[in-house]
Amino acid sequence: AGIEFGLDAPYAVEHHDSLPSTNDRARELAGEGAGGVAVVADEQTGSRGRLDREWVAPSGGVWLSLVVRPDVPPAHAPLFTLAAAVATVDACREAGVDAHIKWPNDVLVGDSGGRGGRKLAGILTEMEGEADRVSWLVAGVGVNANIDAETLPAGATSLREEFGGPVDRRRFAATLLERFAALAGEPDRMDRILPAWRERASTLGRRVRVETSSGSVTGTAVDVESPGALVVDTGDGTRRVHAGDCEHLRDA
Ligand code: BT5
Repeated sequence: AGIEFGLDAPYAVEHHDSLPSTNDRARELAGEGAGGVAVVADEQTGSRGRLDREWVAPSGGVWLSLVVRPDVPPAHAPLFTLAAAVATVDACREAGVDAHIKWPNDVLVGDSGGRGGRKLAGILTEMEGEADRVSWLVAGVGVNANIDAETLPAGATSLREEFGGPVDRRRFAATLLERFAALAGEPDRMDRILPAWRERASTLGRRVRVETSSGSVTGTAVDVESPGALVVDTGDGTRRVHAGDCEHLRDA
């Protein structure tokens, strides 16, 4: 598992055939002081989604976790999830699959609301912060690349399934990392993230119901505000839902 990728990626890449979780390996590297490195595995045996959900990650996917040490306040961390989603959509589109973002962290193909939409990728961002500054941040991206849909949970799809043939995973990962760097590689570029996210999102303008730990919010999703809150017009005022509070988002 050397640092080697054979492409002009803007980050060093540590490749593994199999890992429990690329996010866990990335956190370990972060704890040792690493930054600007991506961990990639062909399969994961214990990978995680949000809220301790299981993430199914057989051989053939792009399971990638990027460690960065951005000079930004901890409150800006959700912007990195949005940037990772934009980068993932752009890599999917380059691979010939017309994907879009469902707030807060899903990349889907097809109808967006969760009924007809098929989940192609998900993002799990984790970080450690000091009072005024992120000390490290791990952006974990899971993309079902060359995987049979039958081996995935119901409602999931893969690039190969959608494209009709295998995709070049190295090229996909390199594009993803390049796009991520272009948006989030420097603090002064980060004002590009939200406009790019809005252009690729299918959530805005829809009637949605968001389940949170403190109840549900129903209304029209009108915007996403920095650093990542969904603004919902309930017909009786606006409510802001933070990505971290969202358990599920469905069409209402
Ligand atoms: C996510 O969670 O969508 C974030 C997934 C992040 C996975 C990456 S892979 C690299 C890195 N290393 C890790 O250990 N994790 C990250 P969430 O929104 O909670 O969605 C999880 C739900 O998606 C599950 O409860 C299943 O219903 C569904 N699911 C599980 N595996 C899936 C897959 N491969 N494709 C599509 N849906 C899946």
